Amino acid sequence: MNKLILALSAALLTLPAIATPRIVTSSHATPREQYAATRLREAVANLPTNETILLAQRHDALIAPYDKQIPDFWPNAEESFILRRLGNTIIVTGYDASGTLYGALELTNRIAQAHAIPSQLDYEDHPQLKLRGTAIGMQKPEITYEGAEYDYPYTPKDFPFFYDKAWWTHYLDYLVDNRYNALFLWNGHPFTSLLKLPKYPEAQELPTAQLDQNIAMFRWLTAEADKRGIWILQGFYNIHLSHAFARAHHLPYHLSAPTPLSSDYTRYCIAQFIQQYPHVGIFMTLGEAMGPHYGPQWLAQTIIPGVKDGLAALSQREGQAIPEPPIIVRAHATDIQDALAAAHPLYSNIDTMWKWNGESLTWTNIRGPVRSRFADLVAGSNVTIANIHLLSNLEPFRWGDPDFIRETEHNFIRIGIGGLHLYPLRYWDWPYSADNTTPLLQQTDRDWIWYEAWARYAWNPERNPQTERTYWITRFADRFTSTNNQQPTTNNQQAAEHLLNAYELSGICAPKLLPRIGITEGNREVFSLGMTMPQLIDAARFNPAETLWTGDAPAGERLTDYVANEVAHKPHHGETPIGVAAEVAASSAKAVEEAEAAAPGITRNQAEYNRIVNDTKSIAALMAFYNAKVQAAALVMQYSYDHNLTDLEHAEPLLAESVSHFKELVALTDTTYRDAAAMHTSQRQIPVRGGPDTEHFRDVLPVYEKELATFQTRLKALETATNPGAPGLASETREGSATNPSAPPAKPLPEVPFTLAPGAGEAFTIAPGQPLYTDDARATIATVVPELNGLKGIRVSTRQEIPLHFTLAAPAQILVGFFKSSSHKALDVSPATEQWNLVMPDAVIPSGGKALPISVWAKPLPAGRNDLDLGKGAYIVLGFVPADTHIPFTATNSNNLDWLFEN
Ligand code: ADA
Repeated sequence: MNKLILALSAALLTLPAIATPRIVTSSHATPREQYAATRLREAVANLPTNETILLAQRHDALIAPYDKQIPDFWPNAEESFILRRLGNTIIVTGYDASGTLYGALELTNRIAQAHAIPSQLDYEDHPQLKLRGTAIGMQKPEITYEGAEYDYPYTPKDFPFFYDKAWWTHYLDYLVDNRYNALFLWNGHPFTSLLKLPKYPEAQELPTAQLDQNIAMFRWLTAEADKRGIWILQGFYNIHLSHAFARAHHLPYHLSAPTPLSSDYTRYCIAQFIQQYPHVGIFMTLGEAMGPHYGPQWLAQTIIPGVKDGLAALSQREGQAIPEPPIIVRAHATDIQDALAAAHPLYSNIDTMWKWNGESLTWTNIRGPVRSRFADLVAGSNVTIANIHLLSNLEPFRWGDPDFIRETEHNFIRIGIGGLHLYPLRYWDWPYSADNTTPLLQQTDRDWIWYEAWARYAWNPERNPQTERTYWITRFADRFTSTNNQQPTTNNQQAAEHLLNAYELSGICAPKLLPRIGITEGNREVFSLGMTMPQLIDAARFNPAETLWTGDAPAGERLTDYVANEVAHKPHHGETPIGVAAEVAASSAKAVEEAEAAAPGITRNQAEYNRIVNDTKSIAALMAFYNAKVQAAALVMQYSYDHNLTDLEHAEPLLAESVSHFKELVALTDTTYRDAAAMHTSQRQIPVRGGPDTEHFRDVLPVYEKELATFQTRLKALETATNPGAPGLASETREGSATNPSAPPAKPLPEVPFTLAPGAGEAFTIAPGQPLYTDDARATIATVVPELNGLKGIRVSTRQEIPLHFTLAAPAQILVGFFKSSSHKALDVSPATEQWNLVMPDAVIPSGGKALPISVWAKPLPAGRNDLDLGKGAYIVLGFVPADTHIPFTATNSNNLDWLFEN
């Protein structure tokens, strides 16, 4: 036996070694090139050939002997690469380390497809978008940290994936394979999770051991990302403070106006961050907590000085001047043009970022004010990044229409946008999808087409649509039909085509329909959960003024325009809500047929295939719901013009039909989905307020059933009233008015006690006759809705400048009345940031007959110290109600149709 082994070993030793291609890197290869070489080595490990692959940047000595045969790159050809075969030598060279890496990965892919090194290689490629990044929320579905929005310390309990090196390795490989070169991490105040802040020891929020672990993880993560050409960027909101720091200094966690201390603290945090993590980028939201008008001051006097302090310390440490790294400033909720103007003399390397379609996906192009805003940003920044922000109209279903994405990114290039920032389809619950599976599905896997398509067209959107179709069919085939290298059958091929068709046909539905009937592109609305009749009928009433759809919508009508044109017998123009609803109902029904037709050819991933079919069915049920309900809404709206009861009678079966489609949707999602949208906070308002009992389709069904039952009762009452002698609503006639005959009297809302710090504002009891301002006794409240009458509010001056400071006994919603522009001498402010929700339109009528009604907006505030700084101008605080109070939409002007649907 031993002899045999010895003999075999001797034989093996004398055998010639099996040739595999040799990979040679530069003598001073960067970690990125070493990573590229590792990937290439894996790819050639089993190839029985003996080429030499030279892998280096273009001007490395390794490539020098081939200088004459290899073209040079043009200036600033970042990330470009060349692949060339010269006899038995393969050259993989990039303009820089990233280009070299991308060249290596391109070759790796080609080897994987051909199972050999291609015999011909003469290829160059380069990206179209400079920055191509994905986003991860270091944020959670609920507000869990002391009532403060967006603030979540980094801990293993909240973010297990952050501590999982194997998970990161897989994710980073996935990103680089798709040639993403940036990863944005979102958080309110990340500094105390990633830094020791010796100057402010009172700011430390995490136990030291936890902080040490975070710092080690972040260093490892950023180095691993860097190897793959991925730039990590850490985001923060302003002005958010360490909670421990805020408590120590008796400050709120979030400030709406700068103070010397908060400025010094933030400047210090940023300087420390730049010093500790010189290769990590920063991006920031100037506004939301801080008033938009403070953006310029805060950027110029706090953020940029912080960056410069950090760079100065770094330069000293390194013994050479460190160039200014790009900093990315979001255009969200701040006076961005003024901020850029203030920043430019101080700092040259500023990129900007803005939401492409708000917080939904609707258009492949942008128009109107959104377009001009982008044009301004492009003119005023190095790189302008389009933020594909929350996908509030697509959640929770699969979505991937490659053609839509290709066109979108093609438009980025035309507009001069240089970067893509891509949210996941389900942001707040990363890394999982909403599917109710064990184990939960990873979004990168479930939503592969989302990530692949955005990356593919960020690299190059100028591709032929026909060839692209073939490409995506192949990708579907890879995932659902490959059979161990056997030739695909016709069934396989057709299955892949059917699946692509299904994705495309269902993909256009929500993007097309939301703009015609939805309330906002923001995450206040979960479009997949449907809409109530009052919301469809009077969307503008529920629509925060700043996010009206009309800004960038292509020509077309909303329901109000549609009905107005119908009753006036005027022609319709552009898309109509009725037309689009019918179109998407048909398209989504066709998507189901396509998905089902794929069945015979599916040979892999059967469970995922079943889930795709279920998604197409769910989207079809949802679109059928909308199709019926939009028609019902149009008829009810018509009734408000002609008071013809037959309109309501025709609406009734349509409303009933919509409920039955919603029941189908519930049946399809009941066991298959965990919820509809990942954000569970009360920021969600449409169709119902967010909270633990309103997350799932099944939770909302009773709302629609009740709405139908109420409508049927009201209709019956109206019909009875038209029959002389029958009991019912005697005051109503067939041509009767649409006012509510039987609404129960409203009561004042519950209150949260507060104490107002002296210095600004004056507490008062809200009632008719009370002055609206501290400095103008003539302007008073004429009428106020009963819900507010008797509450304790705060009035300010007609030209208020300084913030209010107050302490709340419990978490609350602050109610603020914003004046609409009128001839009054007051200077008015408006609810400019998206944290405000419109809760009571026209709730207070000012005296004098000339002034316009005042609408009430709410926003959540934590218990304890708070401030309110809305900038220069007047407003009125109309009370503080407990955080979980349901505030009914009410208006002194009750000429609406809600009573037909609400008890
Ligand atoms: C809105 C949205 C938030 C967040 C924010 C932002 O306020 O509701 O969820 O996305 O915008 O930072 O853009």
